[in-house]
Amino acid sequence: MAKVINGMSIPNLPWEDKPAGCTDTVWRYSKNPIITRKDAFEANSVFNSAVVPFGDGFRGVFRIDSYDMLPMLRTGKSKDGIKWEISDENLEWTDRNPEIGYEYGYDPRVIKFEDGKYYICWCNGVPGGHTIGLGYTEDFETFRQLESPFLVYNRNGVLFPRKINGKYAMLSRPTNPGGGGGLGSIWYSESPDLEYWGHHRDVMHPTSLGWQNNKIGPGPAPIETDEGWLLIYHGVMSSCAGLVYSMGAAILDIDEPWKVKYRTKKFLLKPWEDYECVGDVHTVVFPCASLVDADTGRMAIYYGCADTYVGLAFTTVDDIIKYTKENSL
Ligand code: BMA
Repeated sequence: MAKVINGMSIPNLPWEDKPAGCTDTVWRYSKNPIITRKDAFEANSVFNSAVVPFGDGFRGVFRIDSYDMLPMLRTGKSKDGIKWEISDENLEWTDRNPEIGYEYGYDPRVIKFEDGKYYICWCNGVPGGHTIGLGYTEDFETFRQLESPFLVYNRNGVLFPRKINGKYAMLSRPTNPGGGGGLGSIWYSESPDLEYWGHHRDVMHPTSLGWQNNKIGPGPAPIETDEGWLLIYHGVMSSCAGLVYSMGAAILDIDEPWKVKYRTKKFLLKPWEDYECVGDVHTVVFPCASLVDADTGRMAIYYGCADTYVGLAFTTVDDIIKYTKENSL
């Protein structure tokens, strides 16, 4: 059985057994979507959001598109990881340096780092474009923004949960102004101090055919296992009806994570349900967070649905690794 390394026990992990007769590796929560616009003040939509265990419950950073349709970040808390209390106010960075920029923010990832801090990576609206924003909190009360790791244009940044070869390490997806196809590959970068980033390596590219033929982007914080870093990612396909966002997985080398050991040839989750197919943007499943109970290997994946809702899906680390190895490109 694949083992989670440096993981934590989450006895209250949200969980539902695989439905009888289901042969898929990842299955949806029967009460999806777990968060809708009714769960947040003046929200047009709540989606692409990130959660972590905190104290005896969970905390999260949510993407809310409010009535002005500017994407913003808000925090939230939950006892069970399913029912969330989302702040009415947008997240503010204490003593923020205005030169760094923070005009809007979306698609957060939250990473519980080995130093005990919770780092937040998001797509940050800065004058002239968008790039990866980086900040941290220790208590989910005070949030500090750090320097942007990269120049415009970049999206889908996610920090590894520990230093690799003595350096902070991040995956991201450099992109172009419109964000459409063209620049659609996942890159690896490292930093000695979270300020200066370099040693950029390309990790993986869209495929020429199939569900990930247009662009790909890293999802939740990579999970350390004895098989390598387990990375959940999204893959985008161009179809006659527009773009279709699905979910896949890869296993990256533990010491040289820019080297891909395995990568799913088949998707793990594709928009099928009404709440994934109909919304502000049709046909989108967009994973941004996962919770893993190191004792059982059970995994709860939080994903945005049709740019409108948050959904929850389940699997186990062992099953997802097995599937990725057996169905690798
Ligand atoms: C991407 C991002 C995501 C969004 C997706 C589908 O480029 O903007 O926030 O979920 O498109 O619209």
